[in-house]
Amino acid sequence: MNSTEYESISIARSRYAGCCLACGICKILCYTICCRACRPATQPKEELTLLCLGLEGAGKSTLLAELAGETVPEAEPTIGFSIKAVLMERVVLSVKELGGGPTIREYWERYFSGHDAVIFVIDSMSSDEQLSESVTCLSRCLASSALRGLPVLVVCSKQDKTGSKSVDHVKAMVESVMDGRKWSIVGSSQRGVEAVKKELEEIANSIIDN
Ligand SMILES: Nc1nc2c(ncn2[C@@H]2O[C@H](COP(=O)(O)OP(=O)(O)OP(=O)(O)O)[C@@H](O)[C@H]2O)c(=O)[nH]1
Ligand SMILES: [Mg+2]
Repeated sequence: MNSTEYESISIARSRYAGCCLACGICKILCYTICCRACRPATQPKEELTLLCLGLEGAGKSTLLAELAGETVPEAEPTIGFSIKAVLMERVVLSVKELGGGPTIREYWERYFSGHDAVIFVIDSMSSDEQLSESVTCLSRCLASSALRGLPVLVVCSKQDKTGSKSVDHVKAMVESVMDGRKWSIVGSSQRGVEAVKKELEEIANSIIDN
């Protein structure tokens, strides 16, 4: 082998080594980019637990199904309790509905502890007598030490129905039982739960930020 041949083999070898190095760097880059792309973009959401109360037929299951983006269930009373996950921007709400029948209500208090906020649903189609029963029920619940100081969202359901009581009418009846806690009231209707969702978002954010 003469010196010219030896020189050209050396050049070819160093070019080959350079190519291998570039390939290696490319592979590492591709791997890093793929790993980053496959990793979840956000951290797992925080979870808050809420209690959903209200007399039988008030509209709790319907509201929670709408909030959870599920098909609204056939009208069936909730036996015992049911739990729904509602996805918010920063948090997942795990909402426990307690069936509102008079027999189940006697046992409600056993399930009160360990919650961050309360949703109380009132049927806006209630007569004045039924409305008073709802307010008495709400007042008893709020007197429980397990719910002391928790924020309350009152939802006036069935606002889509003709003859429903206005949110202001219900508000005038419930404000006296709120004992200085943070509370708010909104209306809802079948396929119209945006105001409830917005209010829940605010409640959740204030719990997380404090
Ligand atoms: N038009 C209308 N009907 C509603 C609304 N919310 C609930 N309903 C109806 O009211 C009835 C009772 O609703 P539910 O959601 O089962 O009531 P609930 O509070 O879960 O009742 P319990 O589980 O027995 O305590 C059902 O026939 C629903 O379709 C609403 O906003 N608008
Ligand atoms: Mg129900």
